[in-house]
Amino acid sequence: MKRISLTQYLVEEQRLNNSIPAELRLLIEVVARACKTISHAVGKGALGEVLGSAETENIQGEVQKKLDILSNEILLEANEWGGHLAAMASEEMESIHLIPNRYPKGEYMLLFDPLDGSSNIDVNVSIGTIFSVLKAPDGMATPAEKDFLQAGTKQVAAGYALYGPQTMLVLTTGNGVNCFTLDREMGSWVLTQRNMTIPADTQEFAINASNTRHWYPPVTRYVNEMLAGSTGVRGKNFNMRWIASMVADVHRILNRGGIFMYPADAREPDKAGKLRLMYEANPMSLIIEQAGGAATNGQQRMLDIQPEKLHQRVAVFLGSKNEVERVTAYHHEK
Ligand code: P6P
Repeated sequence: MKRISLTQYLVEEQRLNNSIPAELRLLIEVVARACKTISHAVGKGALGEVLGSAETENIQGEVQKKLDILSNEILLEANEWGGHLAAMASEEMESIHLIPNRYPKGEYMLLFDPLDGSSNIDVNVSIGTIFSVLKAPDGMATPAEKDFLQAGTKQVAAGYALYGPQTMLVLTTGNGVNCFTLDREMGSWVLTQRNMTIPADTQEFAINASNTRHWYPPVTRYVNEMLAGSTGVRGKNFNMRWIASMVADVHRILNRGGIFMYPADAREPDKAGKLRLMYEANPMSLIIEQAGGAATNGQQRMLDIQPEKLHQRVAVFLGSKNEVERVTAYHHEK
């Protein structure tokens, strides 16, 4: 494949599909540049004095790592001056972040989990940044949380950066999914995978099996059938992977199929699940659907869910279409 840069891809995409106006292109390039900066900080590890806990907690009551806070600041500072955003929202901040008055405002709203997989930071396992782009509602004066509460189908772009052996950026603007690899010598994002597609079937599932005794019956049935392998109703053997870093698990599934599950369970009956709808499940679900996969909360299509709270949690089943449909069907059976 001819190697082209992210910039060239975005310009060509605009010419072909008229789906990336200049402001959105600027937004994507600014986020991509911020992810380069985060990758550099993550890559330094202990040498950059950035590992360990920040001795603070985020809105979720989770202890923040120094890199969580640094990554959040990098994304805020990179995006507030460009004039392309009306506001931002982050897993690391309780309320939305308005663009300072000294800067012009734009028509987009950016949501992100600045560094997902924090528990893996200090043990050198892949982590990532997840982002979602919405349009500001027409006639919006001062942005408020309610302006962010749009269903996942309203996203105009979504993507993630994966800080692993390579640093990669996976992006969709509604016309398929493309992957860019960071050329560290040139400091540029290079298109390395076009139109990624997920096989409809798989022999690999991802779930934290330590929660088995807490699962509700549809999940227990679905996983047990896979564990029965060729001797059971599925008639084939399955493999299991759980990196405990959503970006890394989703990237594997995007490349070779699989199903990622973080269900609600009996540990906290009032909690819909662990992962957040607005800046984890929705962007990942758009990417998965754009690659031919499926994503639900066990009951309905993820992207159709009408959000009620900025930081609301949701159960997640996403990946190979036939498997997501099967486990969702089990949830619908009485
Ligand atoms: P558990 C990371 O903390 C995260 O938010 C996702 O990236 C990951 O899939 C999940 O939580 C891991 O959760 O309960 O297995 O540690």
